[in-house]
Amino acid sequence: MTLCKSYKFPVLGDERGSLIVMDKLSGVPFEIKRVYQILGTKDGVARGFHAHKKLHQLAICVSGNCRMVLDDGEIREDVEMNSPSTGIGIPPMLWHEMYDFSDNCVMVVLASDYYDESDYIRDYQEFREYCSK
Ligand code: T46
Repeated sequence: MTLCKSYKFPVLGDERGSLIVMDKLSGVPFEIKRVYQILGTKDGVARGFHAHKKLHQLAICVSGNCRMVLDDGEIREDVEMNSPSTGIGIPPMLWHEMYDFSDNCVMVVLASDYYDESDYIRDYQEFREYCSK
């Protein structure tokens, strides 16, 4: 079993260059209510360190590269993100940490709902307790 579910989006394009669509028709497994970008992450900084209770997300590194750790409370996986046409699914109750951001890294995240701090579990011990319920 792997925790990393990746979504491959078709690269459309012509002689002018490429175009990649991310919507339900092209494979996003939820209705998108919010899109945010993570960029300009300083050298040596790691982000994330939380899980969501209900939120579904799909993260795409549209420029540069970084790594993401996925953890379901039992298995821990470390994934390289380096393709604008490949998204990594972050379903509810999956602890995630992002690190090793390249200078030019831009991560786009599609989310199934609006920002809600009460949906975050930011304490790893609390996350483990939630998992065992
Ligand atoms: C996630 C990973 C992949 C908002 O006000 N609205 C928003 O929609 C978001 C996403 C964040 N914020 C505020 C909350 C914090 O004050 O922006 C600040 C930074 O958020 P956070 O520390 O949660 O950032 P990351 O990079 O650790 O995590 C983010 C998302 O928050 C999170 O949902 O799954 O990226």
